[in-house]
Amino acid sequence: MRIKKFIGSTAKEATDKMRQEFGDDAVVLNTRRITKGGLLRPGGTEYVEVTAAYDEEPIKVQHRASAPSRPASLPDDMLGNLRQLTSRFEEKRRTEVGRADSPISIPHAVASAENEALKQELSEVKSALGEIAQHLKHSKMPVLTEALQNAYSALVENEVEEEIALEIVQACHNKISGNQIDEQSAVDGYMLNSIARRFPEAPVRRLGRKGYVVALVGPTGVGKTTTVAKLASIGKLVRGESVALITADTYRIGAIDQLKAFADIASIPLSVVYTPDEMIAAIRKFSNYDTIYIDTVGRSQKSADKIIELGRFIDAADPNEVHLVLSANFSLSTVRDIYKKFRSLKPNRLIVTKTDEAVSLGMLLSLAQDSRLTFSFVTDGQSVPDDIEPANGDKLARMIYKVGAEANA
Ligand SMILES: Nc1nc2c(ncn2[C@@H]2O[C@H](COP(=O)(O)OP(=O)(O)OP(=O)(O)O)[C@@H](O)[C@H]2O)c(=O)[nH]1
Ligand SMILES: [Mg+2]
Repeated sequence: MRIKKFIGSTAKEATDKMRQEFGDDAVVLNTRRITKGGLLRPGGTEYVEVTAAYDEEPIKVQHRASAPSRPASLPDDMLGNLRQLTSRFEEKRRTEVGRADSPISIPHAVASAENEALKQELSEVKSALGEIAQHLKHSKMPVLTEALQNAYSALVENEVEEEIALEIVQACHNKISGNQIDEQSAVDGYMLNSIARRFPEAPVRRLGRKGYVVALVGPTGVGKTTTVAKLASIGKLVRGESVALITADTYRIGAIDQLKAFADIASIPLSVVYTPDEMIAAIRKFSNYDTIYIDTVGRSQKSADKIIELGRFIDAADPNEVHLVLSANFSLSTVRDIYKKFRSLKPNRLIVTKTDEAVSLGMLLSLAQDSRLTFSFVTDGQSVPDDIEPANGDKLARMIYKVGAEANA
């Protein structure tokens, strides 16, 4: 029995290496993403590490009677495999080195070299067991077929958190039937479905009511003003609504001019408000318009008092929808921090901007899980009003789980 880790820049590369050395009977115990740093690579480089076991006598995986081609599920079957591995290890130790209390003498140098080799093997077994224990903690991870392993790697490569990636693969494994589990395209279809269902659906807006108020809030520079302009143009030009604009961003130099220039071109009325009372008055003034869009000042999530001050404007506007605007370029930890700090403004929608610039969008799944909020729009460029689309689970799933040609684009 041998246990070894194979590292590759993709899961495929690592499993190819595994097959080259261990052949087709190898059992994958664990797949995970790792970062290796270095003096010249302070950020580190991402690799995929596959831990595999191999024995001359193939390890028997228990198949379910109802689905013979389906791989067995952890923990029972995987634990069974592990027990086999451990007992073979013990056997080998006994036959090769002799019992510790054996009176038969083995030349000292040979014995210690063999001991060293065994120690090394034991530590590899221990580390593999540790990793598997980690997996078991998170989920009843199935022994993955290649198609499911590829699916898992595609998620992790797109920076989906490992725990969430495992849940999605497990959900896919549970739903998929018979031989489909070996077909990449079938697995991909189920994966997209499982991902899409993790995004809460949008509540339906009641039509025909005047004075519907939509406010955008968020950190500095994420694209709030640009997105307000896109939404207002689409409301007016595409849906034929009457639309009005309010800006509460009187802080940044040029902010008013930015929205005023747009409002003039699009012939949309704009009110600039300096106080919460002026906000109340502006909302009243526009109460006969179908939709009133409010642009607000960008606030760093680090300045709590400024967010409280912004909250007074939002309270005065009493909006139907508060969209928290986040850039797809933010890391998961930044997004979590922003969400925590802007929660006081009671956002009930999320907008993701700059998806055209983002490398990966896996963090959106974590954000959906943490906030339970609906994603309303995604924006993918600077053009008003073209570069915006309504968000929904299917669209977000396709952005996160890129398969086939898309993945290599
Ligand atoms: N690539 C890309 N750029 C965008 C997108 N949305 C907005 N931008 C650009 O991002 C920059 C900032 O946009 P703004 O709309 O001014 O951002 P803001 O959130 O209003 O900024 P503050 O009011 O300063 O907080 C501008 O250069 C926009 O053109 C997008 O979807 N993709
Ligand atoms: Mg702005």
